[in-house]
Amino acid sequence: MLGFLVLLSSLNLTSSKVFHTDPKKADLERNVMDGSPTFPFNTVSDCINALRNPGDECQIHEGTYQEEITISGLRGTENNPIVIKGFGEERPKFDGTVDIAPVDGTWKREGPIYYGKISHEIWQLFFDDLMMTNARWPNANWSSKTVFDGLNHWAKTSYSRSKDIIVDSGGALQNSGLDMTGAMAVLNIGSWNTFVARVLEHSPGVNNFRYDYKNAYGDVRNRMKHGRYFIESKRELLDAPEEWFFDKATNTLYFIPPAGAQVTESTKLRGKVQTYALTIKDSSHVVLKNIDFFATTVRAIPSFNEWKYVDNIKLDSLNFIHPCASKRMLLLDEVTQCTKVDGRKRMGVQRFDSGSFTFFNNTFHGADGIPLTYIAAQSRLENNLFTENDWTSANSQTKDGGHSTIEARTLKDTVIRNTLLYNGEGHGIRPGFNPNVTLNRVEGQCWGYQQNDGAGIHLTKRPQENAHIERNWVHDSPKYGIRFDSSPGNYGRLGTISENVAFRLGAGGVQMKGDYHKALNNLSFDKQGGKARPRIECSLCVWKYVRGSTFEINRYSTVYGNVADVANGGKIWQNGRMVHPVTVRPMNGITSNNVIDRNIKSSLQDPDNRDFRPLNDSITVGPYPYNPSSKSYWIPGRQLYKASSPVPPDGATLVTAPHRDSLMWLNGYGCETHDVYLGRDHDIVARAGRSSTEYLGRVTGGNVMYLKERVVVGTTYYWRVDVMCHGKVFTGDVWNFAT
Ligand SMILES: *[C@@H]1O[C@H](CO)[C@@H](O)[C@H](O)[C@H]1NC(C)=O
Ligand SMILES: *[C@@H]1O[C@H](CO)[C@@H](O)[C@H](O)[C@H]1NC(C)=O
Ligand SMILES: *[C@@H]1O[C@H](CO)[C@@H](O)[C@H](O)[C@H]1NC(C)=O
Ligand SMILES: *[C@@H]1O[C@H](CO)[C@@H](O)[C@H](O)[C@H]1NC(C)=O
Ligand SMILES: CC(=O)N[C@H]1CO[C@H](CO)[C@@H](O)[C@@H]1O
Repeated sequence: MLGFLVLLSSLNLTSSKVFHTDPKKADLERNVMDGSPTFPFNTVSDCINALRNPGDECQIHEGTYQEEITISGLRGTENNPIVIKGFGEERPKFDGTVDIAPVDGTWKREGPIYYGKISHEIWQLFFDDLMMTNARWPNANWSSKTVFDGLNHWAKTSYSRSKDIIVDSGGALQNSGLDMTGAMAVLNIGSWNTFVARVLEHSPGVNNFRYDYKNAYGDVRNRMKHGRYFIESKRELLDAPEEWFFDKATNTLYFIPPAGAQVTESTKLRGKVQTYALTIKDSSHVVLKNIDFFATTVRAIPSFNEWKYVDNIKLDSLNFIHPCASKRMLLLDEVTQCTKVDGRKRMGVQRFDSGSFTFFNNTFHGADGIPLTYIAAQSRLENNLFTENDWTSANSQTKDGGHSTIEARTLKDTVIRNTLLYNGEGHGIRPGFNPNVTLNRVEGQCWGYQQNDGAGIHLTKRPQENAHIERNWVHDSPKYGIRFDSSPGNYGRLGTISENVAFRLGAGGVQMKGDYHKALNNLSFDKQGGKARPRIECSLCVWKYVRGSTFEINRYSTVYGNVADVANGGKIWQNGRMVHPVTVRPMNGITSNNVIDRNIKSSLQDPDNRDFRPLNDSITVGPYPYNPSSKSYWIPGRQLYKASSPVPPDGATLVTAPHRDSLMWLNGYGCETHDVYLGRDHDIVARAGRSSTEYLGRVTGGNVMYLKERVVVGTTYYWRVDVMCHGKVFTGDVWNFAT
C-alpha cells in the first residue's frame, strides 16, 4: 500500500509539464505547435489551454500580447501550483490598447486640434506612451500630475438648496463661458465619497448646473459647502495640450498633442479597448508571475450562479501600468473596474469568509480608480508598490463608508512592507479584519486634497479589533497619518498602534477613537511641509470626546512610551459648540512615559532627513531605542533587488553634519551583506571598487555603516551601497546628500 502511494505521487511529479508561448518562433505555416521549446505556441491562450495537472507551467516569452483570456478549471496543489509566467527573466506584456489611425488615412486639423473618424470605441488614449487627459475644465493634465491637485485644478462647490444642483463657489463656472450640458462631472460632494454624474442642464454664463442625481447619493446637501468638482469629456472642453475627446456618436477622435510634440509618421497613438486581459474563474493554486500589463489587467472572480469559485491565487512580481481607466469618455458613470481578486462563495458585501490570496512584489501605477481590491478569508499583501493611482476618488455610486488605494475585505489581513507613493484617494491602506499592518511606507496620500477626509492608514470599527499597526512611516500628506475612526456610539476597541513614525501630516499624526486601544512607542511630529504643529492640534490625538459628543472614549486605552511634538485629548466643547478661545484637554486613557515636547526634533539625530534615532539616552522610549552602536535601523517599505531608501535621502540638502555619524539604507530583498562607498565625486564613487579609498567596508547582518570621520559642513557627498547576494553583486545607485 505504501509503495503504491509513493508510486502515485512520483507519477504526479513527472506528469507535470512546461509549455511555451513564443510567437517569434511559432511555426504557423506547418502548424506543428505543441508548446515544446522547439514548437512553441503562438498564443498565450493555447498555452493556458494546455495546462492540466498540478505543477504544469505556461512560460510566455518576451513579446506584446493582445489577447483576452478566460482561465477556468485550473487546479494546482499547495506544493505544486499551476504557474503562468514570463520565461526565464523575460517579461511578456499584455497590452489592452490598439493602434489608432484615422479611417481616412490622415488626421484633419483645425488650429491645434487633430481629428478624424477611427474604427474603435476607445476610453483611454496614449500618445507615444504618455497618457492623454480627458478634455476637462478646470484644466489639468497627467504629465504634470495636476490631475491630482484638487486644491488648484478642481472647482469648488457652494451650498445648494437642491440635491441635483451644483453651485460653483466663486464665479469660475460662470466666467468659463462654457456650456457643460452633456459633459461628465466628477463630484466630491459626499466628504469621503466622490461620484460621477452626467451634467443634464447648464447654460454658458450661469454659475450652477443640474446633474443626474441618483437618489442613491443620500443626503449630500450639507457637504456641498466643502465640495470640489471638475467637468470633462465634452468636445467644447478640448483646449489644452495633452487633452483628447472621443465622440462615440460619430466615432470621431479629437486630440491636441502634448506641448512640444509633433504628429508625425512615427507617432504612436494607442487607444484602450480592453478591461481585462486575464479573467480567472473556477481555479485554485494558480500563480501568475513576471508579467507586465499595460492598459489592461487581471481579475479572479466567482460565478455565484454556477457555484464556482477561486482560491489560492498568487500574483507575483506583476507590473501594472495604467491598468484601468474609467469610461467617462463614453459618458458612463460606472465605477472603474480594476485589478480584483474575489474569493467569495456567496453573494453579499459582508460574506468574505473564503479564499486565501497572496500579492507579492507587484507594482501598480497610474490606475484611474482603485488599483487593487481583494475579498478573502485570508490575504497577504507583501512588498508591493503603488504609485500615482486614482485621480478622481470616484469609487462608489452610492453614499457608503469610503474607499482606499488598497481595498481589502478579509477576515485576516496581513499587509507587510508595501510602499504607497502619491496616490489620490483620501485613504491609503484600509485593512480588513484582524489586520497586521507592518513596515509599510505611505507617502503623499491624497497630496492634492482631491477629496475631503482621509488618512494614510485608516481603520473603521471592526478592523480595529486585534489590529497591529506597527513600524510604519506615514508622511507628507494633508491627511491624518494613522487613524482609528468610527462614529459616536459605534466605537472600535482593542487595537494596537506601536512604533510608527507619523510626520509632516496636515490633519494630525496618530488619532485614536474608541477604547481599550494601545498606542505604544510611536513618534509623531510636524505639519505638512515641516511646519511646527500648533498646540491646539495634535500629532498624537487620544481624544476623550469626539467633538460635542458626551460619550467618553479611550478611558481604558493605554498610551505608553510615545514621543511627539504635540499630544492632547481633543478640543473642548460645551453645549454643542467648541469653546473659544480654543483649548485642548490632556490625552485621555492610562498614560505613562510619553515624551511630549514641542521641540522634540532637536532631541533626534536628523528627523527632517528620516533619521529618527534619539541623540542620547535622555529619551528611552519611542520607535528607535537609543543605541549608539546598533547595527540596524528599521526602514519600512518595499525592498528591491538592490539597496534602496537611503538615510539621509538621496538629494537631501540640509543634512545636519554634527549628527551624521552613519549611513543607513534598506537592504536588498533577502540579502544580508552590503559594501559601502563614500566620496565627494559622483563618478569616482560610481566606479569605486573594494581597493578604492572610497570603500568604507562591508556590513553583514545589518544596515548601518558608522563613519570613522565626521562629515564636513557645506559639502556634497556621494555614496553607494552594493548588495552581495545569492553569489551575485547588485551595484547600487549613486546617492548624494549635502550638509
Ligand atoms: C500640462 O503639462 C504641460 C507639460 O506637458 C505643462 O507645461 C502644463 O503647464 C500642464 N498644464 C496644466 C494645466 O497643468
Ligand atoms: C520584484 O519584481 C521586480 C520586477 O518588477 C524584480 O526585478 C525583482 O527581482 C522582484 N523581487 C523579488 C524578491 O522577487
Ligand atoms: C505581522 O506579520 C509579520 C510578517 O509576517 C510577522 O513577523 C509579525 O510577527 C506579525 N505580527 C503580528 C502581531 O502578528
Ligand atoms: C541629550 O540631548 C539633549 C537634547 O535632546 C541635551 O539637551 C542634553 O544635554 C543631552 N544630554 C547629554 C547627557 O548629552
Ligand atoms: C525603547 C522602547 O520603549 N522600546 C519599545 C518599543 O516598542 C516595543 C513594542 O511596543 C517594545 O517592546 C519596546 O520595548
